[in-house]
Amino acid sequence: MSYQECINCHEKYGIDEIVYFCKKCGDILEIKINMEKIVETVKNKNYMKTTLSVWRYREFMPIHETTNVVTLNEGGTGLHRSERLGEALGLTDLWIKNEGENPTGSFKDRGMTVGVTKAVELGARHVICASTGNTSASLAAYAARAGIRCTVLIPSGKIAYGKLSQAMIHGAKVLQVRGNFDESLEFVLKLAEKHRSIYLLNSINPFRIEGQKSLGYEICEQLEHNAPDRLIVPVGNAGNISAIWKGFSEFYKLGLITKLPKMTGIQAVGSAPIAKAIKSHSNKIVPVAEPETVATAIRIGAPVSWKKAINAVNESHGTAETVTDEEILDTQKLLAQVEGIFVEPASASSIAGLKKLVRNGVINKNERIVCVTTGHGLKDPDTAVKMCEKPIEVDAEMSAIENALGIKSK
Ligand code: AN7
Repeated sequence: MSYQECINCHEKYGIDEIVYFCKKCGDILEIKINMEKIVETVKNKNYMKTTLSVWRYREFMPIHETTNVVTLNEGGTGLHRSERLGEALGLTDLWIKNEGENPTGSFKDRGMTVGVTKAVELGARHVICASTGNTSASLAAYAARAGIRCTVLIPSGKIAYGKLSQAMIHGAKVLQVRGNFDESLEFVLKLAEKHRSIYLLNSINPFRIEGQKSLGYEICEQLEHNAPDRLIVPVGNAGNISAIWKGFSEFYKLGLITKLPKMTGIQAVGSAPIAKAIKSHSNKIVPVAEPETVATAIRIGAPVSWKKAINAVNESHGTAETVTDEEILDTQKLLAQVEGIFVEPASASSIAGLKKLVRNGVINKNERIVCVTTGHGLKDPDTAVKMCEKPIEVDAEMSAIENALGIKSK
């Protein structure tokens, strides 16, 4: 049987128990999956016959066999060989796993398809989260798909418009809290404890992490059952880096890959408690009271899964780095223009971090590197438009158009 376990004192909880923090020590939980069952699944390889997606790994998920899944076809995103970007950065083996290709445009869908499936399995009729944008967009969509009520708390005025529009059109109750993400998260944690009928789907919920671990599985399969040398990912609340590491670790334990990648987390300078802890070899974070960055998705000062993230980096002999807003925006544009991949600023931070680590000699030019771009560029069109040359307005005349293009009229 699979079960939930405290990451600190290892107290165990049942797979159908609604519990967000360890009742003994207050730390966060993780799912321990039933490895014996998966060994059987892997042996007969039936799962390999289905297309690449989160639910290809149904047997790897802590969901009962008879449960109907709530899905919009998540996962199966492209792993793009990035020769032109690699060349620009002096690298020979660079890949981009583009999570903007998911149904609501971010990696959050991997977690929400499993999280909302679990919510329905548990009989929940009302789900809630705090969010910097993408989590709320994703939860709103999956709650609509499941036909259940959804409430999201977002920081007032600080989330990208695309994400806000998603939460609204899917019919979530949207509360804009006059405060930041960390404050919003505290409220939903308290609400879910106080009103037990409201089910919490922030990444503190370990079922979400289970869905997101499929990102690690997929990368291995797309590289023909090899792990990359290094995995680079933006870090906010630190659920994703923890999930991807869990995915790689489980594939390793199952003998499906023979090495593990160096997990490398990137944060924005103004919101970097985890990167700072790692860089100073501390195993504790100092929360940032007023986080700031243009990458609003990762504007988080008190990341909930910080311990899991530090473990992932340390166990894998990885590292962490910080990047400035200017570096993030420059890289966003570079990626869009040399690879045709449009990502939101938070996503570009993984590549901005890569650039910096190459420059500092931390990364070897022949490493096989996978950068995860976590969200689609259309989530935040305002930031993109601000950074580019304005369209040239011309009269509706051939000569004016030729003139603007600098070509002579014949
Ligand atoms: C594009 O939506 O936290 O380290 O509330 O939207 O797992 O938190 C978003 C996070 C990276 C960081 N890239 O992932 C939210 C939220 C994008 C994101 C992250 C987020 P975690």
